Amino acid sequence: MASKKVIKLLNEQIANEGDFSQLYLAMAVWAEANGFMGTAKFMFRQAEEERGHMFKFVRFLLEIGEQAEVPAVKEPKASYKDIQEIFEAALKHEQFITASIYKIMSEARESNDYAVTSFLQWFVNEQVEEESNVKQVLDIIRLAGKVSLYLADKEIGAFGAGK
Ligand code: OFO
Repeated sequence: MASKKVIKLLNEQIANEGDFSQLYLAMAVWAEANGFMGTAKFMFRQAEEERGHMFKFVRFLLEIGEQAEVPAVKEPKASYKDIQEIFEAALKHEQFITASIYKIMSEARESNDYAVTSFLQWFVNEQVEEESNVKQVLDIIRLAGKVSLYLADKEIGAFGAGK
């Protein structure tokens, strides 16, 4: 039987995953409205994934015979400067989720709760993948920024050539 503290943390995680799904959804909406269709596609997919994670926590709590609390929907940040800001915010949130999963994991380990630690292991692996995906996108954005400087520099060279 899971401890009260672990049950509380698992329920908080339902809210964390739900909030994150909403945040990704708002990012998707901003991206599509501003013509960044690739980012919108990425974020719509992530919004669904995080909703799936929230459901996993709900299902798990029910399976172990505990109460799953369905949280209120928080309004997410809806406007961004550019896609770099979006992915930087996404990385921060993924890191927050990783930390919250680790917190539940250590609580569960302390109470020798093998059912919860086994359930959470999937999320530990998933977070490694998700943080890495967002970091890779940030690398793409940074490199793209350099490409436009390179193209601008070429233009500047061509501009001076005819004079
Ligand atoms: Fe990537 O956040 Fe869910 O677990």
